[in-house]
Amino acid sequence: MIWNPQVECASRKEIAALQLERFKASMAYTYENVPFYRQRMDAAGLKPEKITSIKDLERMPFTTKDDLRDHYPYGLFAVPMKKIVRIHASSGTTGRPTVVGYTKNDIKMWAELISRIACQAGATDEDIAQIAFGYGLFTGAFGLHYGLENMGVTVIPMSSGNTERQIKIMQDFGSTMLISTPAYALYMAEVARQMGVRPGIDVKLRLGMFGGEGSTEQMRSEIMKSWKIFATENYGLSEIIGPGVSGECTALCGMHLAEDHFIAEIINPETGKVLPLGETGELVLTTITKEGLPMIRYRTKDITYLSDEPCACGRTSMRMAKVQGRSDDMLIIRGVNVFPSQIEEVLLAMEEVGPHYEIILTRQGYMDRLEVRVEVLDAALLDSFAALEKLQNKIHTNLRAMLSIDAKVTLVEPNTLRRFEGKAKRVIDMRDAQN
Ligand code: DLL
Repeated sequence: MIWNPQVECASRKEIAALQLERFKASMAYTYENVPFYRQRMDAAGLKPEKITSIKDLERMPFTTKDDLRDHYPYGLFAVPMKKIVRIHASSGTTGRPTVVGYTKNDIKMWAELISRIACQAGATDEDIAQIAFGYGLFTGAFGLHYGLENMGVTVIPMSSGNTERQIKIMQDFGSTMLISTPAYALYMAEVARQMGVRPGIDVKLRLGMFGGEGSTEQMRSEIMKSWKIFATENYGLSEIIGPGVSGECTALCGMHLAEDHFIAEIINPETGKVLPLGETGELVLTTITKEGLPMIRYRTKDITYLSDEPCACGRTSMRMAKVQGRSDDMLIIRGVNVFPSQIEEVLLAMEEVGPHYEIILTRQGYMDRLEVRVEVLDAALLDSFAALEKLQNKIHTNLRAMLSIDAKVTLVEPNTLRRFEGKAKRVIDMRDAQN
């Protein structure tokens, strides 16, 4: 089923016309309501009433995570707080998260976009969806929740973690859909196996919608095989809306972009130059219907390419290829965005450890593991097991408070970690090598 055929199957010409109309209105709205963008439009000599083409967008500078951080928490909102009905947040490059706000209309629009990607995946109102994304500031769980309800799916708001219980609930409640990060879906399959639960016999799962982090085709086929389900990949980011920006249909040939709400550009991440359709570069997104937090040319840092080739499903929107990586140093660990600078901030704030550390990422089974190795300043500390354990726990707690994930903390003697003459390479990511 196609959720909104009028829009999803519109001709490319109709899509372009709709985008231009909404782009003009959104630029005028943003000029009026966000001083930061008004200044930028004035500096670019771009008067909203003079906009005649989507190409005019290229006259605007990019918006980055830093801009959001500099206006923390609500400085880029376009409406007074009484109009904001929901707040979410994701990691920023330092301790400050990126805060996003939604009006009632934004929440409605978001739910519509999720209904769209759920239909694309093959969901129907007969489905029972187990949401195993973490409920909280992360946009994954609440985003999917409202959109699935919107189309009549029964939602089980499980949240993430507590894996054996997830599997028990899946059996008892007859879940037919699983919503999680791809890595968690694989981990759950492992636990199910250990519990002696037989997919296809003891559980009724038939469909999975995954996202929030990248996954390989190999991971997808492993998920499909181990759970005996069909699986789609879905993409999004909080700054733009959350999940719902794009998602695969059953043809599994790229993620359909919601072009009636977002304008996508691909740029060369080094020069900022816009690249022709089909070339690989960084995805830049502009919202054209958002009320709470409109974004103009937001640099996602995600590397991908776009295609407007017709799709077998009949939808006409541009499709986005799997994200190939990021143009910054953000790590995605078990679906959580982590900047190395956040880890550094925690370590530098502690007087017992020095500035030399390493971040090691591995994958055990399908679960990402984060280890932080750091040199203590005083080697004598390592002689006392009690003192060592106390410090390890303290660092673990502080990292957890900053990142919301658990890290293994290893304390090492002074002068034992690698030193660098050029750029420090503190992140050792062995996850892909282990796949
Ligand atoms: O991860 C939104 C989301 C939730 C999308 C659930 C899909 C499903 P943030 O926490 O703001 O939002 O993180 C956004 O995650 O810029 C990408 O780097 C990465 N990301 C999200 N989905 C994918 C994906 C949500 N399918 C950041 N493939 C983005 C690769 C992804 N990376």
